[in-house]
Amino acid sequence: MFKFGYVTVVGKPNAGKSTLLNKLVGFKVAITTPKPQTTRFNIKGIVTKDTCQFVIIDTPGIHLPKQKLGEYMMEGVENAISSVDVIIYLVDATKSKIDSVNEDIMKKIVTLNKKVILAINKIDKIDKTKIFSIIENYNNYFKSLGGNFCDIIPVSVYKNDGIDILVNCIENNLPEGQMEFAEDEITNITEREIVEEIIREKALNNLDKEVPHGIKVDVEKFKESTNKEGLLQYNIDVNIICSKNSHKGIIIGHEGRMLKKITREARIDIENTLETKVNLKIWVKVRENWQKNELYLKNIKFRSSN
Ligand SMILES: Nc1nc2c(ncn2[C@@H]2O[C@H](COP(=O)(O)OP(=O)(O)OP(=O)(O)O)[C@@H](O)[C@H]2O)c(=O)[nH]1
Ligand SMILES: [Mg+2]
Repeated sequence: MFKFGYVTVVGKPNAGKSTLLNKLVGFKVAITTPKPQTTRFNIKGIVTKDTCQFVIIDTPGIHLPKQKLGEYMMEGVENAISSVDVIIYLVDATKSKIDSVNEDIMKKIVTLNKKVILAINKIDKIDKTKIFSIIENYNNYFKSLGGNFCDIIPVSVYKNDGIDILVNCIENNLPEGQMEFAEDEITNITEREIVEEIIREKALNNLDKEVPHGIKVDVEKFKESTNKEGLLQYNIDVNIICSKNSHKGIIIGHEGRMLKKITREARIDIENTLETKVNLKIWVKVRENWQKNELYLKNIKFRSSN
């Protein structure tokens, strides 16, 4: 009996949701950084095994939104959890106490009557004897709300620890169904979006929090050509849009060093991910109110509801 279904990963920012998606898909479809609120819209990955296929949806980390962008991100999470077969609720083992955001997440998912797998991530970073009490805390709280986790699995996405068990649990909880996607299909994110997201990842990694959280990245030109060695090359022109002049200076850096570093790191990663030579040029532009730009926000909303 073949199984097919939809699975969503939810949790607080920085729990490791995108890292898990990439691990399950076996390809970098989502960017990951040590900074919370890295993911901005839902990203789908497709996992195909001999006996099942599932679409796994990575969502922005659940937080209290302060502006429209955040509100749309949270609407996307609502969409992603309301229409799936299985929810993976991912928590960070290094934060052993249940805080109010995690309480709110559990209050929300208990009302949905879905199958919920609790996955406790980053166990490589804690003393193994602590795992039992974390399980007990979450289990007791969810039970007090009238919920029941169908499985509880400690994992380390980094160390590939517990991932096989997690995949088996997902499969067990999927409904019977036919394969809906070709075996080589792995994501709904386009090459352009992968480029934009990888540049945002390098900006998040190299700059202090406030600056990269206030940027968006737009690919202006994406053209194929053949280079001197006769190999395929992508020529990509990109704008980093920020909201303040002072931020522009920080992104470019002294003698252009920061922008050069971001460009170099992004180019290497894009070349590895898309398996093509890349000629990457990045410009930095100031557009004061871009975060209120309806078109951009609509795009985030659109991306998150599809
Ligand atoms: N030690 C350890 N770190 C991990 C593990 N999995 C993920 N991380 C790290 O945790 C950080 C956050 O990972 P992400 O995958 O970006 O987290 P996220 O939940 O997608 O975060 P948002 O997109 O902000 O909601 C990154 O620095 C990861 O490298 C793990 O198993 N062990
Ligand atoms: Mg993420």
